[in-house]
Amino acid sequence: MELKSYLTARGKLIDQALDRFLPRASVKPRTIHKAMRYSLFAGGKRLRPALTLAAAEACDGEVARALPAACAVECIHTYSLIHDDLPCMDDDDLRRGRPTSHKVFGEGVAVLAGDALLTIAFEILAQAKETSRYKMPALIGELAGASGSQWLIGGQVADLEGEGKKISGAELKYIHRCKTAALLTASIRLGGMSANASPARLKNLTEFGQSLGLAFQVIDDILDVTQTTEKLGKTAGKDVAATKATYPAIFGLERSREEAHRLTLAAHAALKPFGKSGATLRAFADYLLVRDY
Ligand code: GRG
Repeated sequence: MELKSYLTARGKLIDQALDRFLPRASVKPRTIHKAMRYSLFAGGKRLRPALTLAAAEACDGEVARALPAACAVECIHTYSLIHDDLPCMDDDDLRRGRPTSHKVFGEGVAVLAGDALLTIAFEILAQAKETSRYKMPALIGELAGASGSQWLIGGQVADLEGEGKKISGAELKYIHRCKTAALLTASIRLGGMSANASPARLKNLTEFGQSLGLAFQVIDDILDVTQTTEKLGKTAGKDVAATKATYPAIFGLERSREEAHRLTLAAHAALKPFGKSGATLRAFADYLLVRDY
């Protein structure tokens, strides 16, 4: 199946499952449920949950068994975006082309909508079926670890502390590994765990996730610069690259593109043991490299 049709088909399943797992907007107190749903159904690409399902399928698992973990990951991702947009963080007015949560519901409710998505993620994950190798504490530990102070939140802290300072390439890679690669890797590993993957396969998935996660962020940084350059003209784009801590700002565009290629190849190499079963995951790596969104 071509990746775009895979994303469309699996995206529908994910949306339906999220809709089932989330309290209706009519449930009291309505504002919080409206706010949770506003951000969760705002047109995200669903890359992380789709990766959970694809990893499960690569390990001969069933999509239905991987759905709670997939939805839990998307709830964590959405919470992190709501909080990242707050005035005390990035102070963004728009997300996914729509006004950010705090612009619509006010700061207090936006903070709480993020909190509620973070907590419901674990309530949803708790509905996953255990396998002979992976019991509930392992699943909960996987998601909590990736979202916690040493990874997702840790990366955000390092990012905040680096604001306005000239940071090194090593520090930027650390931020990317924490903020982006850790949750992507956990999404993929949770898919493997739902399919009772062998320790060897889980190790392959981990290596795949780490390379894919970094490639994703390097490409995101490249697009940030090139798309801004297109929008504002070459000089303005260069200015953005010079002020923002991004891969191209530190390593230059050419080296950033080479790095994205190298990481994509590393992602492919990690999937070798899967043979044909790894085709969809491989397509993810290729798709991210050539995307223009
Ligand atoms: C507030 C705890 C906390 C963490 C925030 C996720 C994050 C950390 C910040 C958002 C800004 C950023 C550049 C994050 C890197 C990951 C990234 C590129 C997220 C966007 O992911 P997509 O493209 O988004 O999958 P959609 O909208 O498609 O879901």
